[in-house]
Amino acid sequence: MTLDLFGASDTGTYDRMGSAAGILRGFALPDVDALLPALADIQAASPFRHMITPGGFTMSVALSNCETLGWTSDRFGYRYSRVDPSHGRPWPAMPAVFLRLAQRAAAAAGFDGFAPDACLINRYVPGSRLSLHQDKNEVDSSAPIVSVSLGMAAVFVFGGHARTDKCFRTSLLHGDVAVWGGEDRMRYHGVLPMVDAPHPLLGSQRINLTFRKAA
Ligand code: MD3
Ligand code: FE
Repeated sequence: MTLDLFGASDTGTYDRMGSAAGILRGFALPDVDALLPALADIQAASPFRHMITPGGFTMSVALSNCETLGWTSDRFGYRYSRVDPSHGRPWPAMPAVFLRLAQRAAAAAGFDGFAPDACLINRYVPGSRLSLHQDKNEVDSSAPIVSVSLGMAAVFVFGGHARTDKCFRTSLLHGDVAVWGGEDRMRYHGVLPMVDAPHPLLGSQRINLTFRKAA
């Protein structure tokens, strides 16, 4: 695994991160042209916003969601909601190109029949970060999480099952797809503060889609 902030991924390689986790380098590249307009439609219906954490902090990452359940945060906690709290209507449906990509990636990593009911969309700008956390708001942790990276490169940090376990770093580049399942599903992970290295297509931002089975 390489730490390359500016280069492109070695498309077609699988970087193993654990017994049931890995990164399919460049796996989403053939779908980018279809993903971006679908993303623009979602943004029009449910724009990116900065949510407040239960601790009272404003997240530096802006987010939106599509499909039945959307991940939300406010002073009362983290939860999945059927409606976008910014207007009270359902989240936009998941575009077919999103679902097909997530299912193909899950299958390529050994998880057949992945049926996500949630897709969290994170937007990072220079300086945005995601502190070390576990994804534990999903009821059924036997399903994997599939993540698609677009735009600027990020330094992704992942550790073990305790916050204090040793952490490892890898870059997530435009087109990379990570799949986390099985015993790796509850690993601590996060994203270091984003460095401004504008991407040719997306400029000074990074978009990350995480597909989950939340209910
Ligand atoms: C490892 N997002 O939204 S994606 C998140 O790049 C989140 O936006 C990061 O962590 C991002 O919760 C990381 C890769 C990822 C997603 C879920 C995981 C890695 C994971 C769940 C368990 C272990
Ligand atoms: Fe996470």
